[in-house]
Amino acid sequence: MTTAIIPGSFDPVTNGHVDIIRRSSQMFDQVITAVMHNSSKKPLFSLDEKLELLRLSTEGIDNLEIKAFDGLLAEFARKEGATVLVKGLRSVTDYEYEIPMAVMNREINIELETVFLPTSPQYRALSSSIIKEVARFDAVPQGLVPAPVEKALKQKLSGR
Ligand code: COD
Repeated sequence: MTTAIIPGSFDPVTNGHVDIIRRSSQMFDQVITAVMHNSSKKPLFSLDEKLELLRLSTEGIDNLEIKAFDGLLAEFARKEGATVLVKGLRSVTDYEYEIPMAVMNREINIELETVFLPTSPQYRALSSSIIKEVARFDAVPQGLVPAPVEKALKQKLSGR
């Protein structure tokens, strides 16, 4: 049985993330979406909010668990018995950001392989950061974030 982890900040989860989670759930026996800390980012949503939005956005994926971990990803994988990390690749910039992490994660945990999935074309330019940017102007285009995320962004950023 292969367990794969899809790690991220998920601040907030977008349809690009959900697409990667859904495709991974079809490739591996068990999938864990792990909300982790990225030391270079300041989050808009609390950990509990991120977990709840992920739960609401991935309903119906039966082999998925959603967890949070504050520590090293490679150690979390060991604790969970996971041997695969799945990352989404949108661009060369993602590749250059992800390769050193993939190498370092395998240095720490030799059983851990990183698998890259190319983003679906409609989500190539999509990121949590750009969504937060346009949400400040209440201008999130249709189809880029799950409905609960759209609602949460409105409440958080424009008090509606
Ligand atoms: N389409 C496809 N994939 C996408 C899209 C999209 N539109 N948007 C994002 N993704 C992918 C990203 O490429 C990434 O693989 C994943 O989804 C998560 O994205 P984010 O932006 O939510 O999360 P990041 O990149 O901030 O996550 C970084 C981690 C939290 C994974 C990293 O900082 C980490 O591992 N932290 C734990 C501490 C640790 O172990 N550090 C050492 C690492 S060597």
